[in-house]
Amino acid sequence: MKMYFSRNPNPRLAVAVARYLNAEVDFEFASPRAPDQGSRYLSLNPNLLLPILERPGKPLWEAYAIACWFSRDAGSNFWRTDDDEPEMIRWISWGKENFVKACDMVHWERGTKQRYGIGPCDQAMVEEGLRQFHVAARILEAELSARTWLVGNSVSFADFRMGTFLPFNDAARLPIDDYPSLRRWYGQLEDIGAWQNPFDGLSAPDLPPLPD
Ligand SMILES: N[C@@H](CCC(=O)N[C@@H](CS)C(=O)NCC(=O)O)C(=O)O
Repeated sequence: MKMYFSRNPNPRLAVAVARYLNAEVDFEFASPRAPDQGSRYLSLNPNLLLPILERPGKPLWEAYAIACWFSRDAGSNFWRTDDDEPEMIRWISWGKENFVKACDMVHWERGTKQRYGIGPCDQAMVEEGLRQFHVAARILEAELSARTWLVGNSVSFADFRMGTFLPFNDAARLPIDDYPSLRRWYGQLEDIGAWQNPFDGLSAPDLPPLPD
């Protein structure tokens, strides 16, 4: 089995899940949208995006699906399959439309666009992203002030997913320190080796640097 990845947020998430669960998988850096690479990856993922898991049968794409697969394969409850499953689904669904989306908006302008020379930072989009970030962060802050992790008493895919863009906060500069419980929760994620250093020992070029 092989997972194609890059150091960008969604593949980073999938690599972190695989390593957290000690999945038996090889990792290969890929760049499916690079000129002349498309034909190699089109049959693996018609979106030409990462992560992609090449496995017996059909390849799997989308970070959620890959995380679910690794968790099932490991016989783990990291992807909840017990009575907490609805709560986990609630957080990943809400996160995609709210907290993660807001982080993504700001990171896209301040991070990805700048690294890859896609265009100038759109300040109106940053402001809208920050507005949405504060709305969502207030909801998470209230939740996390009363609990250690988002679901039950241990880390789950909901926590990894909610944190997808926070390792890139050197670029996005989201004000997570304004929210003490959110900051404490993210510190717990940072204490997990697979989360903090998912690419340890893997061969992959660094992301292009942010311009000064
Ligand atoms: N919904 C997809 C999004 C995948 C995605 O947007 N991947 C981006 C990185 S965040 C990508 O492949 N970019 C090209 C690259 O990293 O080479 C998922 O969750 O897997």
